[in-house]
Amino acid sequence: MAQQNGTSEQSTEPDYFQTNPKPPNLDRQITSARSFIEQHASQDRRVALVTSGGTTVPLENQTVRFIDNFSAGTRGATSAEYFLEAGYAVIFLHRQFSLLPYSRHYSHSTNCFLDFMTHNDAGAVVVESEYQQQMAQVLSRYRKAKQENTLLLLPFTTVNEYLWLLRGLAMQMQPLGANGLFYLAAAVSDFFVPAERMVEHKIQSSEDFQEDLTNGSGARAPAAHMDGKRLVIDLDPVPKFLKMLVDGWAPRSMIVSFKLETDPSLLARKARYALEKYSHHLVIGNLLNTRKWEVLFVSADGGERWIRVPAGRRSHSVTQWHQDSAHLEEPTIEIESWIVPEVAKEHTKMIEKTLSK
Ligand code: 9Z3
Repeated sequence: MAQQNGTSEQSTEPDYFQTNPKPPNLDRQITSARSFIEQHASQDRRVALVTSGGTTVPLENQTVRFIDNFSAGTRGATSAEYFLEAGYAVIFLHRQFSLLPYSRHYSHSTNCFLDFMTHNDAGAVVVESEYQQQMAQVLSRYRKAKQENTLLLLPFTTVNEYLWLLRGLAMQMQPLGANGLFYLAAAVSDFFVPAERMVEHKIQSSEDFQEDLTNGSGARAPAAHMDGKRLVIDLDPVPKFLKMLVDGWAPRSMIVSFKLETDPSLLARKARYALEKYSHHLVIGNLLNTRKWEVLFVSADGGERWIRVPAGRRSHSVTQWHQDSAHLEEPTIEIESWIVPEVAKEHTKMIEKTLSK
């Protein structure tokens, strides 16, 4: 991505949080997280911060247009349920309106909750008999999480909200020490529009309404502008938040990040590169097309291994289908039910190591 004026404009942490505005509801969200964390710290319960869904990059302050990162929130919402099963308390930092733990079974177009309902003979609305058993299980897990206050839902939309929240939550989680776990499944934009380069109003596509946005004052040019009929967007790199998390905000917690790629030949290399660059504990690599069937664990001890779940009725190995996930049957097992216990096992090892020091 071209750098403004040819200079290296990579924001560092102090710059970023001084020059990009604090979201108006941040304090309220952090206060609710603080009491949640205190409750679970006092019970010596592990707390997982699970991030989920994609971040947006608004092009205008009064936002009409924005750039988005792909993620339905399936990985995060499903993993959160398995962390709760494993005895963790979960802070679910998610893109607003993406999938949520428990309700994910009955939301969005493929699983509309109305398709699970019917009228009984007395005319009352009830759950169809064939779904009763499955729904009863989901309901009791959902109720348990509510009763024990083990699930805190915190929404974000923009990458700026995400970064402020991640930093604020990490600070609150510091007293948990090794009992804290970061499971970073959200798809976070690598590029953004810094506040100082954001225009206030909707960018006008009609040449008859375009303003002259060039400013001679030395301030940086807006990141998005019209050039005749063309919209030109020039984004800054997002600061390396994983580095800040590992080195500064959460130095004693276990940190697991996800690496998303589309080219199978790059995945292992990119996952290993991320692990070596940030020196955290585990990178879980996945490919866009096969993410529900297979993931690659790359860990700090040098180990690399695939976790694969069976692909429906077909007997082909998943890797044969890399280029064409339309051929894959839905997996018979949720891969997160295998990922999360593996992560929890690694977390136990890390806690034991910390205790024996
Ligand atoms: C992932 O790789 C997630 O597994 C998916 C889940 C986004 C693929 P869905 O929500 O998809 O189930 O539809 N998340 C991490 C994506 C990401 O942005 N990673 C950064 C990178 O690849 C590092 S934090 O550079």
